[in-house]
Amino acid sequence: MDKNLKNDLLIRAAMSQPTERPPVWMMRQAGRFMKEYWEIKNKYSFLEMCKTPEIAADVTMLPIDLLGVDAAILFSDILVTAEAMGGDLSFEQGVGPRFSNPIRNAKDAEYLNVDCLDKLQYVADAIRVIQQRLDGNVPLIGFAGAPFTILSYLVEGGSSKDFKLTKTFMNNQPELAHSILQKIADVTVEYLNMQIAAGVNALQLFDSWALALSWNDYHEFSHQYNKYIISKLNRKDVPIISFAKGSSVFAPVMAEAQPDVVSLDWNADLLNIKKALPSNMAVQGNLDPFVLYADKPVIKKKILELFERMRGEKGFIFNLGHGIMPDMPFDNVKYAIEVIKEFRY
Ligand code: 1CP
Repeated sequence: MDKNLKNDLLIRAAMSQPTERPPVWMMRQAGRFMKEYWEIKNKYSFLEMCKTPEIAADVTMLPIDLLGVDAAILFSDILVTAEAMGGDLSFEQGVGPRFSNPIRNAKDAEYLNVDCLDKLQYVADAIRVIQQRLDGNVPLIGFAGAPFTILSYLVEGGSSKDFKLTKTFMNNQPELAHSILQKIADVTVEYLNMQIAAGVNALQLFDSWALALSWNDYHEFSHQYNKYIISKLNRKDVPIISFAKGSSVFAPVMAEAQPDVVSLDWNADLLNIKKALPSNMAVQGNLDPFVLYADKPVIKKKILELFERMRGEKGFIFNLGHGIMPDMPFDNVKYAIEVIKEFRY
C-alpha cells in the first residue's frame, strides 16, 4: 500500500482491510453534470481534453475539489485504446462515440495495429500531472475498457441498444472476433501497465456491455480476455476493480479472473453477492443512480439502507451501479457524498 497517501480508504477497502466508513467515488464523476465541466468543454473537443494533460488534469480534479470524493478517476475514455489501434474515433455532441471505419469483416480489421502504445503516451503524461496536483491527498484510479465492450463499439461503429451487429459478427465470424479480442487484450495489458508505471494507485476494467452476452458467450468472448489481462498486470500494490453492468449473474465468473474488487450494478443484493465471492474479494457498488434524482431524505434513506446491509463487512467501496447522468442535480450528488462521509461503521 502506498504510504504516501493521506486518504487511503479506497485502497484499504479494495484490499479488504478495515475502514472507518465506506470510501466513495462515482463513475462519471468528472463530467457533464457540473457547470465547471462545461466551462472547459465549451472551449475544446472531448478528445482534445483527453489528449492535453493539463486539461485532463483540470477535469480530473473537479470532483476532488467540488465534491470531496475519496478517489480521483483519470479523465479519459475507454475508447482511446481502439483509437490508438487505428479506429477513426469522434465524439458527437448528444450522439456519443462514433467510429467512421467500423469492422464487419477480415478486410475491415486489417488496419488494427497492436504496436500503438506510443500513441497513448498522453495518458501517462496526464497521470503524472494529476499526481502532482493530487499531492497524495487521495488515490488516482486509472482504467481501460474490457475487450468485448471495446469490440462492440468497433463493430457497431458507435453505441448500440441491442448489439445486433456485434453478436452477429461473433456468431458468424468467431475466429475473426477472437483474433481482434486478443489484439485488444494485448494492447490493454501494455496500456494498463503503462498507467501503473506512470503512478496510478488503482485500476478499473470497464466491461459495461457484458450484460448483452449469454452465459456461454460471456465465458468465450469476454471473461477469458479479462482474466488474461488481469493475470498480466504488474499489480504490486495496485488493486484491480472489475466492473460489469447488469451482470450480477456473472459475479462468480468475474471473481475467477482474480480482481481485488468486483463492481456491480443495482440488480443485485450486494451482501449476498459478497458472501458468494472468495472471502478476500471486495465489492463496489451499487446504488441505483436514479436515486440521485429523488428528494434528499430519500437519497439519505437509500444510502443508509445499503450501508446497514453492508455493516461489518470489510471490503466495501460505495459507488453507483453505473454512472452519474448528465442532468443529475449537482446539489443532490454533493449531498449524497456528505451523507456517506458522515457515516461511521
Ligand atoms: O468516470 C469519469 O468521470 C472518468 C471519465 C470517463 C470514463 C471512466 C469517461 C468520460 N468515460 C469513461 C468510460 C466509458 N466511456 C465507458 C465505461 C463506463 C460506462 O459504462 O459508462 C463507456 C461505455 C464509454 C463510452 C462513451 N464515452 C460513451 C457512450 C456510452 C454509451 O451509451 O454507449 C460516451 C457518450 C462517451 C463520451 C464521454 N466519456 C467521458 C465523458 C465525460 C464523455 C462525454 C463527452 C462530452 O462531454 O461530450
